[in-house]
Amino acid sequence: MKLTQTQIDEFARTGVVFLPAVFTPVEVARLRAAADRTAAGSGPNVTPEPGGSAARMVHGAHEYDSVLGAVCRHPRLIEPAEQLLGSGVYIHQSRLNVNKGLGTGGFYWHQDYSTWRDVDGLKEPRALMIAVFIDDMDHTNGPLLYIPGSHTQGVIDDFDPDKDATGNVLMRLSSAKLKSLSDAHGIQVGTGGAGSVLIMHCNIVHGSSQNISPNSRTLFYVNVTSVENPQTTFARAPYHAGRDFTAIVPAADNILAA
Ligand SMILES: O=C(O)CCC(=O)C(=O)O
Repeated sequence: MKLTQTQIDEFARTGVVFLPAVFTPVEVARLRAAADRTAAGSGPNVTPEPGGSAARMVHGAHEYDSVLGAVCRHPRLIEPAEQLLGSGVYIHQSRLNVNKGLGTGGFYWHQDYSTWRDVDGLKEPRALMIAVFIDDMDHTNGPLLYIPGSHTQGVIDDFDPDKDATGNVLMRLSSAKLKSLSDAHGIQVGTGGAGSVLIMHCNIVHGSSQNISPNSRTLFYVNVTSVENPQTTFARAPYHAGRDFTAIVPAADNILAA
């Protein structure tokens, strides 16, 4: 699946491109089943919700779940990523944000690239977060929030580092910077139906509120990097930052339908 020039221009301007209905209901059902079995697993790559045992986030599950592995090689994600990054791409990281509702999830404002640069040694911001919607995401279930155009700022070194229980590092944007960015660009809500995809530049400032609705809002992130931009430091576990920097060969388009 190729992006149009209009979509490529939109990405350059806003740092974001939304693709509705990329995956069919049958494909989404397979992703849903994969997300459920992954969230039920345990291991060092599973971050629990604070104060609970339910999974909040699972890193690197594409390495052992064949369906999540398949979506990471899916041409409907990889071809647009190649267009936007101008090269072959590898998986820097996958993460399942489980977010089942009734008080789950919530991520303070940050840029992913600040961690990828400072911790993983990615020299350039030639990387994308690709959020695959496994559920409908609407205004009520803690949707993804982002500041369009914030990628043009580069890395904003106005962050306070924050480490979670598994050692995953997230950078919290300072209040003053958040206010100035939000005044300048506004805050967008990443709503859309299950099967949609939101591609974001790795310097997009984003976050989310807690999901206090009773409705699940699971996202699977396929975070890719240009093959010309390999990881150079290895402070984190491979499930946080992968070790295979070879170009993904896109799978057959029906890989999730079969
Ligand atoms: O899915 C979300 O609510 C945001 C997740 C996020 O920003 C992250 O995992 O770094």
